[in-house]
Amino acid sequence: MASMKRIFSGVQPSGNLHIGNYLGAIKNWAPLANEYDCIYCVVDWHALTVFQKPETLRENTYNALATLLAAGINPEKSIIFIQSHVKEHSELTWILNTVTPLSELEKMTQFKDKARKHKENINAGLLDYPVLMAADILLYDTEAVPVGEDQRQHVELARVVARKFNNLYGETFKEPQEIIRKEAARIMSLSDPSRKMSKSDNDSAGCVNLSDSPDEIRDKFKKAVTDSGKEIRYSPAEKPAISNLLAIYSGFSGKPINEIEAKYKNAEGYAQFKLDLAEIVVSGLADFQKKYGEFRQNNKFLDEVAKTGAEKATLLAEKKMEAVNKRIGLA
Ligand code: AQP
Repeated sequence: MASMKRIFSGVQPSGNLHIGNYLGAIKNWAPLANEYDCIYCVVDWHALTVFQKPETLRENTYNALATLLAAGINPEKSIIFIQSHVKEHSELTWILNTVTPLSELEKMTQFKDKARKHKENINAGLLDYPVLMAADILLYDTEAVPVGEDQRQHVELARVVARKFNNLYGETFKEPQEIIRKEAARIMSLSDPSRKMSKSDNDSAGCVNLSDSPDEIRDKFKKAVTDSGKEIRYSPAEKPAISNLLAIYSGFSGKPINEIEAKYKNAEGYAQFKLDLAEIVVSGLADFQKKYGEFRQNNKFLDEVAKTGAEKATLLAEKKMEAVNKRIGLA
Protein backbone atom coordinates (compact mmCIF):
# COMPACT_ATOMS: atom_id res chain seq x y z
CA MET A 1 0.00 0.00 0.00
CA ALA A 2 1.38 3.43 -0.93
CA SER A 3 2.14 5.46 2.18
CA MET A 4 0.04 8.57 2.77
CA LYS A 5 1.49 12.04 2.34
CA ARG A 6 2.63 13.67 5.53
CA ILE A 7 1.26 16.66 7.45
CA PHE A 8 3.14 18.40 10.25
CA SER A 9 2.01 21.31 12.40
CA GLY A 10 2.62 22.70 15.85
CA VAL A 11 1.29 24.94 18.54
CA GLN A 12 3.30 26.93 21.08
CA PRO A 13 2.52 26.49 24.78
CA SER A 14 3.12 30.21 25.18
CA GLY A 15 -0.15 31.16 26.88
CA ASN A 16 -3.88 30.59 26.70
CA LEU A 17 -4.91 29.19 23.35
CA HIS A 18 -7.63 31.23 21.67
CA ILE A 19 -10.27 30.94 18.96
CA GLY A 20 -7.75 32.28 16.39
CA ASN A 21 -5.46 29.29 17.06
CA TYR A 22 -8.54 27.06 16.95
CA LEU A 23 -10.23 28.31 13.76
CA GLY A 24 -7.02 29.13 11.89
CA ALA A 25 -5.27 25.88 12.72
CA ILE A 26 -6.16 23.30 15.39
CA LYS A 27 -9.82 22.68 14.50
CA ASN A 28 -8.75 21.67 10.99
CA TRP A 29 -6.11 19.20 12.08
CA ALA A 30 -8.17 16.17 13.14
CA PRO A 31 -10.07 15.75 9.82
CA LEU A 32 -6.78 15.77 7.89
CA ALA A 33 -5.95 12.38 9.41
CA ASN A 34 -8.39 10.80 6.93
CA GLU A 35 -6.22 11.85 4.01
CA TYR A 36 -2.75 12.26 5.45
CA ASP A 37 -0.27 10.77 7.84
CA CYS A 38 -0.38 13.51 10.51
CA ILE A 39 2.17 14.65 13.08
CA TYR A 40 1.17 17.34 15.58
CA CYS A 41 3.56 18.87 18.04
CA VAL A 42 3.50 21.08 21.12
CA VAL A 43 6.47 23.28 20.26
CA ASP A 44 7.86 24.14 23.68
CA TRP A 45 11.30 25.14 22.40
CA HIS A 46 9.61 27.75 20.23
CA ALA A 47 7.76 29.13 23.25
CA LEU A 48 11.08 29.82 25.00
CA THR A 49 11.88 32.59 22.51
CA VAL A 50 9.69 34.75 24.76
CA PHE A 51 10.42 34.35 28.49
CA GLN A 52 8.12 31.80 30.14
CA LYS A 53 7.96 31.10 33.86
CA PRO A 54 9.02 27.43 34.21
CA GLU A 55 5.93 26.36 36.17
CA THR A 56 3.65 28.16 33.70
CA LEU A 57 5.39 26.57 30.72
CA ARG A 58 4.94 23.13 32.28
CA GLU A 59 1.23 23.81 32.84
CA ASN A 60 0.71 25.33 29.37
CA THR A 61 2.38 22.32 27.75
CA TYR A 62 -0.20 20.02 29.37
CA ASN A 63 -2.92 22.48 28.36
CA ALA A 64 -1.80 22.46 24.73
CA LEU A 65 -1.63 18.67 24.66
CA ALA A 66 -5.15 18.43 26.12
CA THR A 67 -6.31 20.99 23.53
CA LEU A 68 -5.09 18.85 20.63
CA LEU A 69 -6.87 15.80 22.04
CA ALA A 70 -10.07 17.69 22.82
CA ALA A 71 -10.05 19.05 19.26
CA GLY A 72 -10.45 15.46 18.11
CA ILE A 73 -6.91 14.42 17.18
CA ASN A 74 -6.68 10.70 17.79
CA PRO A 75 -3.27 9.67 19.17
CA GLU A 76 -3.77 6.15 17.81
CA LYS A 77 -4.08 7.54 14.32
CA SER A 78 -1.78 10.60 14.39
CA ILE A 79 1.49 11.25 16.18
CA ILE A 80 1.16 13.82 18.98
CA PHE A 81 4.29 14.76 20.88
CA ILE A 82 6.25 17.47 22.66
CA GLN A 83 9.03 19.04 20.64
CA SER A 84 11.75 18.97 23.33
CA HIS A 85 11.26 15.21 23.75
CA VAL A 86 12.73 14.61 20.28
CA LYS A 87 16.27 15.99 20.37
CA GLU A 88 16.75 15.65 16.61
CA HIS A 89 14.76 18.90 16.19
CA SER A 90 17.62 20.84 17.76
CA GLU A 91 20.30 18.79 15.98
CA LEU A 92 18.77 19.54 12.58
CA THR A 93 18.26 23.20 13.50
CA TRP A 94 22.01 23.62 13.98
CA ILE A 95 22.75 22.09 10.60
CA LEU A 96 20.08 24.16 8.85
CA ASN A 97 21.46 27.29 10.53
CA THR A 98 24.62 26.81 8.51
CA VAL A 99 22.72 27.05 5.20
CA THR A 100 20.20 29.76 6.16
CA PRO A 101 21.10 33.29 5.03
CA LEU A 102 20.91 35.72 7.95
CA SER A 103 19.25 38.25 5.63
CA GLU A 104 16.26 35.89 5.20
CA LEU A 105 15.74 35.72 8.96
CA GLU A 106 15.99 39.47 9.37
CA LYS A 107 13.13 39.88 6.88
CA MET A 108 10.66 37.82 8.92
CA THR A 109 7.59 39.78 10.01
CA GLN A 110 7.14 37.78 13.21
CA PHE A 111 10.73 38.51 14.25
CA LYS A 112 10.24 42.23 13.65
CA ASP A 113 6.90 42.23 15.52
CA LYS A 114 8.18 40.27 18.49
CA ALA A 115 11.42 42.25 18.67
CA ARG A 116 9.26 45.38 18.86
CA LYS A 117 7.00 43.86 21.52
CA HIS A 118 9.78 42.37 23.65
CA LYS A 119 12.48 45.04 23.49
CA GLU A 120 13.98 43.79 26.76
CA ASN A 121 14.57 40.30 25.35
CA ILE A 122 15.55 40.34 21.68
CA ASN A 123 17.35 37.01 21.93
CA ALA A 124 19.05 35.01 19.17
CA GLY A 125 16.30 32.37 19.45
CA LEU A 126 13.71 34.90 18.35
CA LEU A 127 15.65 35.44 15.12
CA ASP A 128 16.34 31.73 14.70
CA TYR A 129 12.71 30.65 15.34
CA PRO A 130 11.97 29.99 11.64
CA VAL A 131 15.00 27.69 11.33
CA LEU A 132 13.77 25.58 14.25
CA MET A 133 10.39 25.54 12.52
CA ALA A 134 12.04 24.49 9.24
CA ALA A 135 13.74 21.65 11.13
CA ASP A 136 10.39 20.58 12.66
CA ILE A 137 8.89 20.37 9.19
CA LEU A 138 11.79 18.99 7.14
CA LEU A 139 12.68 16.27 9.64
CA TYR A 140 9.53 14.36 8.74
CA ASP A 141 9.49 14.73 4.92
CA THR A 142 6.41 16.87 5.36
CA GLU A 143 4.24 17.44 2.34
CA ALA A 144 1.99 20.15 3.80
CA VAL A 145 1.74 22.36 6.89
CA PRO A 146 -1.73 23.52 7.99
CA VAL A 147 -1.26 26.93 9.63
CA GLY A 148 -2.77 30.38 10.01
CA GLU A 149 -1.72 33.20 7.70
CA ASP A 150 0.89 34.49 10.19
CA GLN A 151 2.99 31.37 9.62
CA ARG A 152 2.96 31.49 5.79
CA GLN A 153 6.31 33.30 5.65
CA HIS A 154 7.93 30.70 7.87
CA VAL A 155 6.76 27.80 5.68
CA GLU A 156 8.14 29.69 2.68
CA LEU A 157 11.45 29.94 4.51
CA ALA A 158 11.40 26.18 5.15
CA ARG A 159 11.22 25.75 1.37
CA VAL A 160 14.15 28.12 0.85
CA VAL A 161 16.22 26.25 3.43
CA ALA A 162 15.34 22.83 1.95
CA ARG A 163 16.32 24.05 -1.52
CA LYS A 164 19.63 25.52 -0.28
CA PHE A 165 20.51 22.29 1.47
CA ASN A 166 19.50 20.12 -1.50
CA ASN A 167 21.56 22.27 -3.88
CA LEU A 168 24.64 22.04 -1.69
CA TYR A 169 24.47 18.41 -0.59
CA GLY A 170 22.08 16.62 -2.95
CA GLU A 171 18.35 15.89 -2.79
CA THR A 172 17.53 15.29 0.89
CA PHE A 173 14.51 17.36 1.92
CA LYS A 174 11.02 17.66 0.53
CA GLU A 175 9.82 21.24 -0.05
CA PRO A 176 6.66 21.67 2.05
CA GLN A 177 3.50 23.56 1.07
CA GLU A 178 1.33 25.53 3.47
CA ILE A 179 -2.39 24.78 3.85
CA ILE A 180 -4.16 27.98 4.85
CA ARG A 181 -7.94 28.14 5.24
CA LYS A 182 -8.94 31.38 3.58
CA GLU A 183 -11.91 32.31 5.79
CA ALA A 184 -10.25 31.93 9.19
CA ALA A 185 -6.63 32.46 8.25
CA ARG A 186 -6.24 35.55 10.40
CA ILE A 187 -8.68 36.11 13.23
CA MET A 188 -8.24 39.61 14.63
CA SER A 189 -8.52 41.05 18.13
CA LEU A 190 -12.08 41.87 19.20
CA SER A 191 -10.93 45.18 20.63
CA ASP A 192 -8.71 46.23 17.73
CA PRO A 193 -9.36 44.57 14.36
CA SER A 194 -6.05 45.83 13.01
CA ARG A 195 -4.21 43.49 15.41
CA LYS A 196 -4.06 39.70 15.18
CA MET A 197 -5.74 37.83 18.02
CA SER A 198 -2.72 36.65 19.95
CA LYS A 199 -1.89 34.67 23.10
CA SER A 200 0.65 37.25 24.12
CA ASP A 201 -1.70 40.21 23.70
CA ASN A 202 -1.98 42.03 27.01
CA ASP A 203 -5.49 43.18 26.20
CA SER A 204 -7.52 40.16 27.34
CA ALA A 205 -10.83 41.64 26.11
CA GLY A 206 -9.68 41.26 22.52
CA CYS A 207 -8.91 37.58 22.82
CA VAL A 208 -11.50 34.79 23.28
CA ASN A 209 -9.68 31.95 25.00
CA LEU A 210 -10.72 28.36 24.44
CA SER A 211 -11.02 28.07 28.22
CA ASP A 212 -13.34 31.09 28.64
CA SER A 213 -16.66 30.40 30.35
CA PRO A 214 -19.91 30.98 28.40
CA ASP A 215 -20.45 34.25 30.28
CA GLU A 216 -16.93 35.48 29.57
CA ILE A 217 -17.46 34.67 25.88
CA ARG A 218 -20.81 36.53 25.83
CA ASP A 219 -19.26 39.52 27.56
CA LYS A 220 -16.32 39.70 25.14
CA PHE A 221 -18.58 39.62 22.07
CA LYS A 222 -20.92 42.16 23.62
CA LYS A 223 -17.99 44.55 24.08
CA ALA A 224 -16.36 43.73 20.73
CA VAL A 225 -15.72 46.89 18.73
CA THR A 226 -17.76 47.36 15.55
CA ASP A 227 -17.50 49.63 12.52
CA SER A 228 -19.54 52.71 11.69
CA GLY A 229 -22.86 52.14 9.91
CA LYS A 230 -25.15 49.22 10.62
CA GLU A 231 -24.71 46.97 7.64
CA ILE A 232 -23.43 43.43 8.24
CA ARG A 233 -21.17 43.02 5.25
CA TYR A 234 -17.83 41.31 4.66
CA SER A 235 -15.25 43.84 3.58
CA PRO A 236 -11.97 43.69 5.53
CA ALA A 237 -10.88 47.06 4.08
CA GLU A 238 -14.09 48.99 4.78
CA LYS A 239 -15.52 47.01 7.71
CA PRO A 240 -12.60 45.28 9.45
CA ALA A 241 -14.38 44.64 12.76
CA ILE A 242 -17.60 43.22 11.27
CA SER A 243 -15.61 41.19 8.73
CA ASN A 244 -13.67 39.62 11.58
CA LEU A 245 -16.89 38.79 13.44
CA LEU A 246 -18.32 37.30 10.24
CA ALA A 247 -15.22 35.12 9.85
CA ILE A 248 -15.65 33.85 13.43
CA TYR A 249 -19.37 33.25 12.85
CA SER A 250 -18.59 31.31 9.68
CA GLY A 251 -15.80 29.33 11.36
CA PHE A 252 -18.01 28.12 14.19
CA SER A 253 -21.30 27.69 12.29
CA GLY A 254 -19.79 26.17 9.15
CA LYS A 255 -22.00 28.53 7.11
CA PRO A 256 -20.48 30.47 4.20
CA ILE A 257 -20.13 34.21 4.81
CA ASN A 258 -22.60 35.20 2.07
CA GLU A 259 -25.29 33.11 3.75
CA ILE A 260 -24.69 34.90 7.06
CA GLU A 261 -24.75 38.31 5.34
CA ALA A 262 -28.10 37.34 3.77
CA LYS A 263 -29.54 36.30 7.14
CA TYR A 264 -28.80 39.76 8.62
CA LYS A 265 -29.59 41.77 5.48
CA ASN A 266 -32.44 43.64 7.15
CA ALA A 267 -30.85 43.97 10.60
CA GLU A 268 -31.31 47.34 12.28
CA GLY A 269 -27.81 47.26 13.76
CA TYR A 270 -25.18 44.94 15.10
CA ALA A 271 -26.69 44.00 18.48
CA GLN A 272 -28.63 40.85 17.50
CA PHE A 273 -25.80 39.65 15.25
CA LYS A 274 -23.34 39.92 18.15
CA LEU A 275 -25.71 38.14 20.54
CA ASP A 276 -26.24 35.30 18.04
CA LEU A 277 -22.52 35.08 17.37
CA ALA A 278 -21.73 34.71 21.07
CA GLU A 279 -24.21 31.82 21.34
CA ILE A 280 -22.74 30.14 18.27
CA VAL A 281 -19.26 30.32 19.78
CA VAL A 282 -20.49 29.13 23.21
CA SER A 283 -22.22 26.11 21.70
CA GLY A 284 -19.42 25.56 19.15
CA LEU A 285 -16.95 25.23 22.02
CA ALA A 286 -19.16 23.24 24.42
CA ASP A 287 -18.09 19.77 23.31
CA PHE A 288 -14.44 20.81 23.04
CA GLN A 289 -14.51 22.33 26.53
CA LYS A 290 -16.12 19.26 28.06
CA LYS A 291 -13.48 16.96 26.57
CA TYR A 292 -10.71 19.40 27.43
CA GLY A 293 -11.81 19.38 31.08
CA GLU A 294 -11.70 15.59 31.12
CA PHE A 295 -8.24 15.34 29.53
CA ARG A 296 -6.93 18.06 31.80
CA GLN A 297 -7.92 15.96 34.83
CA ASN A 298 -5.73 13.14 33.63
CA ASN A 299 -2.04 14.04 33.50
CA LYS A 300 -1.12 10.37 33.56
CA PHE A 301 -2.90 9.85 30.24
CA LEU A 302 -1.36 13.02 28.79
CA ASP A 303 2.11 11.78 29.83
CA GLU A 304 1.43 8.46 28.10
CA VAL A 305 0.28 10.17 24.90
CA ALA A 306 3.40 12.37 24.91
CA LYS A 307 5.70 9.42 25.58
CA THR A 308 4.24 7.18 22.88
CA GLY A 309 4.17 10.11 20.44
CA ALA A 310 7.82 10.96 21.12
CA GLU A 311 8.83 7.33 20.59
CA LYS A 312 7.10 7.21 17.22
CA ALA A 313 8.47 10.60 16.15
CA THR A 314 11.98 9.67 17.27
CA LEU A 315 12.04 6.63 15.00
CA LEU A 316 11.32 8.83 11.99
CA ALA A 317 13.61 11.65 13.12
CA GLU A 318 16.59 9.39 13.80
CA LYS A 319 16.31 7.85 10.37
CA LYS A 320 16.21 11.26 8.71
CA MET A 321 19.17 12.54 10.73
CA GLU A 322 21.21 9.51 9.69
CA ALA A 323 20.59 10.44 6.04
CA VAL A 324 21.37 14.12 6.70
CA ASN A 325 24.59 13.34 8.59
CA LYS A 326 25.75 11.06 5.77
CA ARG A 327 25.07 13.79 3.22
CA ILE A 328 27.15 16.38 5.01
CA GLY A 329 30.05 14.14 5.97
CA LEU A 330 29.31 13.77 9.67
CA ALA A 331 28.70 10.05 9.28
N1 AQP B 1 -5.22 35.15 15.07
C1 AQP B 1 -5.04 34.01 14.41
N2 AQP B 1 -5.88 33.66 13.40
C2 AQP B 1 -5.71 32.49 12.72
N3 AQP B 1 -4.72 31.59 13.02
C3 AQP B 1 -3.88 31.91 14.02
N4 AQP B 1 -2.83 31.26 14.56
C4 AQP B 1 -2.30 32.02 15.57
N5 AQP B 1 -3.00 33.15 15.71
C5 AQP B 1 -3.99 33.12 14.77
C6 AQP B 1 -2.37 29.94 14.13
O1 AQP B 1 -2.42 29.08 15.26
C7 AQP B 1 -1.39 28.10 15.14
C8 AQP B 1 -0.66 28.00 16.45
O2 AQP B 1 -0.04 29.24 16.71
P1 AQP B 1 1.30 29.31 17.54
O3 AQP B 1 1.04 28.73 18.86
O4 AQP B 1 2.38 28.68 16.75
O5 AQP B 1 1.70 30.80 17.73
P2 AQP B 1 1.48 32.11 16.93
O6 AQP B 1 1.24 31.86 15.48
O7 AQP B 1 2.62 33.02 17.22
O8 AQP B 1 0.13 32.58 17.62
P3 AQP B 1 -0.15 33.56 18.80
O9 AQP B 1 -1.45 33.18 19.39
O10 AQP B 1 -0.03 34.95 18.30
O11 AQP B 1 0.94 33.24 19.90
P4 AQP B 1 2.05 34.18 20.54
O12 AQP B 1 1.30 35.37 21.06
O13 AQP B 1 2.66 33.34 21.60
O14 AQP B 1 2.99 34.52 19.45
C9 AQP B 1 -0.50 28.53 13.99
O15 AQP B 1 -0.78 27.74 12.86
C10 AQP B 1 -0.90 29.96 13.74
O16 AQP B 1 -0.74 30.35 12.39
